[in-house]
Amino acid sequence: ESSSNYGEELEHTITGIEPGAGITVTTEKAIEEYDSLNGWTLEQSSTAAMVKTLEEAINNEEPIIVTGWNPHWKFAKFDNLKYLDDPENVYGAEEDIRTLARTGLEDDKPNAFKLLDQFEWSVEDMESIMYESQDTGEDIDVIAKQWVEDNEDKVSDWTDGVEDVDGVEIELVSTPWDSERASSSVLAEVMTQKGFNVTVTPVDVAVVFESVSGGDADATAAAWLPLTHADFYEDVKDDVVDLGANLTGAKIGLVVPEYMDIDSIEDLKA
Ligand code: PBE
Repeated sequence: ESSSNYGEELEHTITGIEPGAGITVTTEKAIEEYDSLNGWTLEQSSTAAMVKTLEEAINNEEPIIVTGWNPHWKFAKFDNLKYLDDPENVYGAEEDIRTLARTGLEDDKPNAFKLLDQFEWSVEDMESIMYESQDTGEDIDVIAKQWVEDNEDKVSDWTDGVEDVDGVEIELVSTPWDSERASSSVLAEVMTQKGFNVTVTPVDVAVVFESVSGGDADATAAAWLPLTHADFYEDVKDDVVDLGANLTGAKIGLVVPEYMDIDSIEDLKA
């Protein structure tokens, strides 16, 4: 007896996040792809609302299905979450968070380009900032600055061969999620220490890709590829410079509490 009637109990609703997120687009694809999700809808709201709904369900041991991803602190805060298997591979396997630069940045601002190209860290690094912010209530920006101070070894690899500059302007675009607030804050701090005048603007995913490809922004460290942001990337890929992964091992999917007796998206019933 796997599939119970979670469909009825949940009124065939998946608890989602912001309409502009890559995971929202991907989940609409999953709903089309899986017979077991026939008739389900994705309720879009915000990450904060999703986490609140998840917390309430867990407190009451009620079923819930959310759109979830790593790195994120929800897996640490609620230690009983699992990804549903995705046999159709709609959400893909692990993916990268990549850095993209505008065409021409290498010629215009070679030291910025070099630093951005050398920026890379791990899931654990990023999570340490997110968890600490979550635990202490301190802003991610503040924790990120401290992280830079405490991790000279890593930072010195990123700045290897990068010359100090005198107020060169750098415009980074990013997304509003904690993961990208962490990476952008760390990058901004390191670049500021090298003498750059850094602006970070959080925008919708679509605007991240439009502004880097259009040259309005210099770069982003917020591209989840090859999958989560595939549609956005596909449109602009010939007009951006891909600097490769700044983090490997990111993941997205449908997430449920472990007490639900299903393991796969296919275990749901229409
Ligand atoms: N996320 C977190 C974003 C990117 C970072 C997975 C919610 C998304 O576009 O879906």
